[in-house]
Amino acid sequence: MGRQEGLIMIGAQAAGILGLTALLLPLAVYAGGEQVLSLTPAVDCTPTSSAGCSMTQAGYRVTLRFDAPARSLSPLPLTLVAIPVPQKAEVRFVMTGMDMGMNRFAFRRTGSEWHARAMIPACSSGRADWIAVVCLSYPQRIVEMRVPFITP
Ligand SMILES: [Cu+2]
Repeated sequence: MGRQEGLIMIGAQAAGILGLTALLLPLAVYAGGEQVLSLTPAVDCTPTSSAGCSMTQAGYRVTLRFDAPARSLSPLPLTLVAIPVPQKAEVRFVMTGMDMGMNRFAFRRTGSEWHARAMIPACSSGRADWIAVVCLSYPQRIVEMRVPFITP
């Protein structure tokens, strides 16, 4: 094998290993001892109300509030309060039984509140039944809160 051929082979192997790592990574994170705890809000929980949607469960108290009408493809400012304080907070918008694509918005902490400027994707089927999935990162634990809402 010539020198150049050898280098190409090493390159291909490296690419293979990187590809495999990328595939295994989400599993590795969950296998690495991180638990996912799902909080379920009350049926009448309304993130569009002035108080937002609050829930207290398993020692966590989380409030999510929409600070503007929830319309697809419009900027949507969000306020989050989470106790205990997470290391990181994100939100994404999903639908049951339909892949709504990759969308994820990070919250930034300002004192006791967290703020994000999100955007609800457009639904190609014209459905309006969304779920805001708030993801809070704690050491060794991910806390997820799924908040259903309807776009007008
Ligand atoms: Cu949809």
